[in-house]
Amino acid sequence: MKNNHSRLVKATALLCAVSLAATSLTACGDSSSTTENAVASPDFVYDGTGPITDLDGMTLTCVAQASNYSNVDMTQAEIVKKVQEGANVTIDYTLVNPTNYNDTVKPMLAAGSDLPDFIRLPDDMDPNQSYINSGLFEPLDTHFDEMPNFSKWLDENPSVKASLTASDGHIYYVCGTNVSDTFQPCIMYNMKWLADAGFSEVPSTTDEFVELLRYYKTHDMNGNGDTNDEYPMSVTAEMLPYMFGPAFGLDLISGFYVKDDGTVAYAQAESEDYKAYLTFLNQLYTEGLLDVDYTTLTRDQIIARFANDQTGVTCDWGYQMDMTYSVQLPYYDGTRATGVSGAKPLSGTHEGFYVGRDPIGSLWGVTAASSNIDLAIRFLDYAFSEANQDMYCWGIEGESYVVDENGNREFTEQASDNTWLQQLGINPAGVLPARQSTEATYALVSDWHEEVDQELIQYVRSPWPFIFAESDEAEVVSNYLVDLETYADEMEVAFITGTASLDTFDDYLATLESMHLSDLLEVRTAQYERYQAASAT
Ligand SMILES: [Ca+2]
Repeated sequence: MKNNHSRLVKATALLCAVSLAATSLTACGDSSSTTENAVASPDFVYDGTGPITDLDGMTLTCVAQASNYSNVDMTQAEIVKKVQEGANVTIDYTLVNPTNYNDTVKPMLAAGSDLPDFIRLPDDMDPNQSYINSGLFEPLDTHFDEMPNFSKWLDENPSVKASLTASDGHIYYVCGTNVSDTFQPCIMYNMKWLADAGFSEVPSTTDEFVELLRYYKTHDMNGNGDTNDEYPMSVTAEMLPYMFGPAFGLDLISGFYVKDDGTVAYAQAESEDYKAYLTFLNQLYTEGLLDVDYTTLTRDQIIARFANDQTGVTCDWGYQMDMTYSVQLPYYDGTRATGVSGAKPLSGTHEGFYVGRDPIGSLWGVTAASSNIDLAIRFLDYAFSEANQDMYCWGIEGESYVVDENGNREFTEQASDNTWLQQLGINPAGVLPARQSTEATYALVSDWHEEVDQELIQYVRSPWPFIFAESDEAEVVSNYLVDLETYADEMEVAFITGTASLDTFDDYLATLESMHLSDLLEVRTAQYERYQAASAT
């Protein structure tokens, strides 16, 4: 109770600070009226490039997220300033630290008064349309003639457009995005061990994979004379479902997922496929091929094992293969053959795949009570433009990157100073609707890493999409989902480690049913049908 109280006081104090700032910024306007200020001269046309207005001295207020780096002030970052110069508008930012963001912004939106002209939503992104239903945000699609960049991009990305479509058919938010098919989680092999074990290629099937692990377990792979200090496989509990779920046809990451036959299912309730998955992992556990304490194994421990040349396989986000793991190996010489390389997924009872990430990373809304709706809409659109996205990824020519005679770009020596690069405002996803770029990230990793990453794209499947919930759907989810998932996760560990026998699997399925699995499936199915209908328009 004491903790809850002090957290509440802290959040309230922050909220007051933010509200005061927002109030003082709008004090020159009449806060009780929603009269729209002139956005530009009558004959001025915004065409998607800057400026967005020919009137000088225009200002917008915005609540957004501060940098994760405490020594970076995004309001002073050159990239962020350049967007405002290009737009001919000044943004008065009120920035909130990432760790406090939800606790500060949610009460502000719940109060619904003294809001800025535009705002970065809390990280859970209005899943139940509460803010939309409260009328807090302007429907942007009614202004798409003023949003040439964003509306064109949505047309080119129909799945994101379907996700952003509210159940009333309107689109209320601009999004920032994450990469969704590159640098995704994949199986990674110690390539020297693989060759030393006599494998000319990576395993294709779960059977070949187990054969490899058994070899590692019984051989002195690191040549120190001890055949017992090798960990055949080192993988965190979080990554296990990425690694083995698809071999059994399961997307355990999404939980609720779309099966090959087009029906919506809950992966941990699949009577045959999930039982086969558990049986497989129980076998690995029993043979000592999966860590006894796999539920608590950390990435740092896995890094240490590679540094000591003690492990042969892991699974992690794709960008870790080169920078995090390969450089640990004592014999890594910059080549794939001596590194820790990602590889194709394993097939088992089903053909393998990898589960990608949903592209939507952040949402931005224009408040309906703003007296600068049109200007805020244009600014978000301009901030979303390709030219600005390019600057978010690469920074500024001659400072953070150079272009060679063939037109290829590379980061400068100075850009390798991460503090400097962050202070320049690279990837300003907290303060602007930025889209992550694969191209700029490839400039940071080795050539073999880029080649492997490109090769893996073909295996990546989209996860369960972001879909807004209607209020009755939200109620069912809020009543039952957490308990169901908690029980399923507890039982998963019990089945894998053998504390629960797989002979009781049918009892487990019956318990899930008693915990309202059918009601949840009904909600998820309705949501998916809505998403598909929005995709088709
Ligand atoms: Ca050894």
